[in-house]
Amino acid sequence: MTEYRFSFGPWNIHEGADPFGPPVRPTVEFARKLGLYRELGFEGVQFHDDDAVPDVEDKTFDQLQKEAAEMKKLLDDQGLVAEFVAPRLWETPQGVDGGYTANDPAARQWALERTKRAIDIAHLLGTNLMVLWLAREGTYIRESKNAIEAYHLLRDALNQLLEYSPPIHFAIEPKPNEPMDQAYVPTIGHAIAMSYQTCDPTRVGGLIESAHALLAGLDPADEMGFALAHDKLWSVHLNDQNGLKFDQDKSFGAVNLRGAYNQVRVLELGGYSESQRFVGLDVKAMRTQKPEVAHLHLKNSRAVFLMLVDKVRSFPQDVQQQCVADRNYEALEMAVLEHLLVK
Ligand code: 3MF
Ligand code: MG
Repeated sequence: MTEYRFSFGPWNIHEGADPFGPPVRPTVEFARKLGLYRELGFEGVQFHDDDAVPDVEDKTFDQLQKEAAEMKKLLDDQGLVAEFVAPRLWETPQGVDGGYTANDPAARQWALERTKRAIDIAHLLGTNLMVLWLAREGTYIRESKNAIEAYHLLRDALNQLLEYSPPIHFAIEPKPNEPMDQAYVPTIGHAIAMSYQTCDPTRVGGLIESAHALLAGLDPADEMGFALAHDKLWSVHLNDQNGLKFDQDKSFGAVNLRGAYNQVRVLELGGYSESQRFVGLDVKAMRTQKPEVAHLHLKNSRAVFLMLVDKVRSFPQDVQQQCVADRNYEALEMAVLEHLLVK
């Protein structure tokens, strides 16, 4: 039986600041975070470009190479691998109005150059996967941009980046809103449609985050099913979300256990573990959590995932088939609930 591989990003161990209050926990050094991965059962590290090379835009190419090589060595020493690199385009003043879809051509150029640097870092860290969370590619007011042009600009940017690096693969992480009022690629359907418009659709796929799908009013498991049907589910950010509010990044299964079960079920049906792609957990510790236990949300999310793998695998197939044959979905529903509730 193939094992799942788990990953998270350094931002998933954080200081607890929210828009209404400052940090409540001390910063954990990056090296200390790396030390926690194996202990918690994780082997994949998700990077933003500047997690790997701080102040990435101020560095010469030689410095970038040197620092990325040092980071690669840190990973090797801990038996870890880089899952992906993501360009952090949303924190720099040039990206205030978006990157690839900014109205200012200079900002668009900046976004492309920064992404190329992030691609260089990905290669130096030993991964061909780049995640594009299109944070500010959208609008606060519809009248500020032309949506048709914006989608063409996105396609053109992807094409230039695909040409820049023949091995790189892009996984677009859709999110419908936050920080923008409306984002241009709100669902995996949009991401995959974008993929087919590029010069190399085989190198553009998706990453699905449970909370982002829920914020779009969609079912994360079916979003994953859509991507799997297109062979384009290249990573996941599992977590949970209590209704349509800010992106909460709650521990996996913490709100809707059955929804979590169905996400695991579709990954099992799609043979995700055999693909050796990572199960990423994009979860946040509660602000109330004391520093010494501010990593439990990661451990717990992984444990819930594995418990749900057992639940999926032990669900009686004959019952499922009989209920479907009889079109007795009430019986099927009860069988699922009993299976989830009974130890
Ligand atoms: C935003 C996110 C981000 C992305 C990450 C990788 C902080 O809602 O989910 O996590 O996943 O930046 O691109
Ligand atoms: Mg995410």
